[in-house]
Amino acid sequence: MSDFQIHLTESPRILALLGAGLSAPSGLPTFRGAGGLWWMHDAKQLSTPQAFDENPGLVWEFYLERRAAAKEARPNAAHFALAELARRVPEFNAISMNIDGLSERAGHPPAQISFLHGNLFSIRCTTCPHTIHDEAAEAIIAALTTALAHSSTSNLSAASVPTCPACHTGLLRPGVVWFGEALPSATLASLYAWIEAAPSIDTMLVIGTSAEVYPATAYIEAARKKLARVAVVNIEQEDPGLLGLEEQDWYFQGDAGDLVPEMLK
Ligand code: BV8
Repeated sequence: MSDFQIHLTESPRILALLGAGLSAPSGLPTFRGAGGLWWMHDAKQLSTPQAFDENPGLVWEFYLERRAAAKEARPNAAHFALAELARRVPEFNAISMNIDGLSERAGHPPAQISFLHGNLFSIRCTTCPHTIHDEAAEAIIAALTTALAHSSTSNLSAASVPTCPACHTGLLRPGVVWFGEALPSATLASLYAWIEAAPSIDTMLVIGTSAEVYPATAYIEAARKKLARVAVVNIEQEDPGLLGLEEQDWYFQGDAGDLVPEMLK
């Protein structure tokens, strides 16, 4: 740990890839691995446009539960440590795959974190660019929750899912990126610009991810190409095949909530 801490103090440019394991200490289930999500359906099957087309009510039920859990949850010490690192190191940039809003609530400087997969707390139209946040979104969620509570079956029918107040045609959906959907191009472009803005990256932090989802996982390789030394934090036993760790890299096995504040102090 101390050789990593010394290396970090000598790292002007740091990139981090943040996965669901970062929020596990806050009590939010991950998709896979230790404490993985279990639902009556595989989470990956519900996080697709096809699932929404087939049964928008069931998909909304899945996201309503996750919104409620995320709202209840609190950022943990790892979220706060990463926000503190961002304030301390101007050239620290984070890429989050998480949609739970905990990094934002931990005060992570918005200019130093990108959210690749959207946000549980935004709602958007399936046919026009209209997006709804905050109080307006809460009103819609309240209506959806009521409809769900009164629905005869265990989930909403499409009829109960609200349509867009702007175009009056499209169903409203969670403002997240589903499997098979493109990531936000502006976010990808700004990340590319940051990565290419200098000849090297000194440290790549890989925190709480199974490194199975692309193109997010590709940022590890991009950092390695910029000569970064990689430091992985995961509660599971090391699986070097997955991450291709090399001699100069680190693998810290344990809970992100304990390890990350120690690593970044
Ligand atoms: C796209 C939002 C193209 C929704 C999510 C190669 C290139 C490009 C695409 C692909 C490719 N190969 C495959 C694809 C397709 C696909 C993909 O990656 N599939 C995977 C399953 C193989 N990718 C896509 O579809 C992406 N889109 O490529 O578009 C395109 C281009 C143009 C036009 C059209 C299309 C979109 C992917 C985004 C999917 N949406 N989230 C939602 O959340 O409901 S991804 C979802 O998985 C979550 O965001 C989650 O964060 C994310 C990734 O998982 P992890 O964060 O890694 O979480 P996981 O549970 O897997 O692992 C947690 C880890 O933490 C475990 O290792 C565990 O051991 C550890 N852990 C647990 N507790 C702790 C801990 N560690 C430390 N401490 C703890 N306490």
